[in-house]
Amino acid sequence: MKIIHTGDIHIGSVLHNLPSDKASLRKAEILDGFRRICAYAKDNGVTAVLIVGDLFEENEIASDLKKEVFTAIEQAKPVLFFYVTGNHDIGISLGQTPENFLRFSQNKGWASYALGENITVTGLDAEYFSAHNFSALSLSPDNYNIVLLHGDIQGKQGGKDTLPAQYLQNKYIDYLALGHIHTPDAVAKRLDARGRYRYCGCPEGRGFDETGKKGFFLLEIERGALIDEKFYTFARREAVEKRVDISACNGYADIEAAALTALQNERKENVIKLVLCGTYKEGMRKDTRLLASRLCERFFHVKVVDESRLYIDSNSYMNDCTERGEFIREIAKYNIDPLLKEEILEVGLKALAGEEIEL
Ligand SMILES: [Mn+2]
Repeated sequence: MKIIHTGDIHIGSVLHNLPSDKASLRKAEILDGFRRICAYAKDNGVTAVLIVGDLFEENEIASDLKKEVFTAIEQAKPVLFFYVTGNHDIGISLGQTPENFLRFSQNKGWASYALGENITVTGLDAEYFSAHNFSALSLSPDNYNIVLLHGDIQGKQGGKDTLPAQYLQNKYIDYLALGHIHTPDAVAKRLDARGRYRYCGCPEGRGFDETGKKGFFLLEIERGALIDEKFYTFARREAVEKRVDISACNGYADIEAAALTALQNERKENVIKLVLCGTYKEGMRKDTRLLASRLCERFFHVKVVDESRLYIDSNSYMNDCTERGEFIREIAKYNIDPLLKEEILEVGLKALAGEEIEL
């Protein structure tokens, strides 16, 4: 039996790191990513799709988005969709939903469904997390037990998103399908002697805090055992962060060339944060806006962040009688962290030149 583990889709989220036209396209692409998962499930004989919370960005969501989601689910019949809420869509009211969309906590606690072949799917919505409910989990050792939850299993005890592992261990869980952490676990981790747990990550990286490969997991369970598990990189675009050392550059053309070399293997669809680092020589133009604009012609979106520091050779100012020379000689006397020294020199020289200072 084939089962998809996905979650943290965050349909409806606004992408603040992009200009508004690209942000609204990404919003539609995130919804479309879910639609593509539904179609994939139907076309590939998947029995069930597990949605482990944060299907929606908020618990109040526009009705047009909900309608698109439930149309996609309905059209994927006979695939069954199992959904627990997460911290974002906690307490969501969904109105009428298709009959192949199944929920768990109508009775404010756990519920289980039998999928056939002795496979069960059990879940608890985030709004009903309590020591009482966690300790009430009861599963049969004779089944292959899948449990859906949304929270942080390694978090400090007591936080509202915390899943207390001790309540979940030795309960005959075989596969604990988790949501909340947006980085996928390539290899599922051990829960106890019998079971394993895994975060599926989000299917599309939305910001630069969600870099790396994104997608969903396809599990294959036969005769009570997980015989195959694959990660499908399904994301339309990947959020990527690249650092470029510009220390050897002598001007803008060199910086652009270095940036292009660093990005030569990047997909043009990606959303890229390019960080300029290293040092730059006095009087060298970096023109980061021009660089971002040029790179945006080649990639979906590129944000340039300049972390490079001004390089000053204090020795060449030994005999300089200007205010500038005096300042550099004065700072050179201090025995402080070289990075801090560079920062002081950069700010001070800008101040002396009457330039704008960003602190
Ligand atoms: Mn989430």
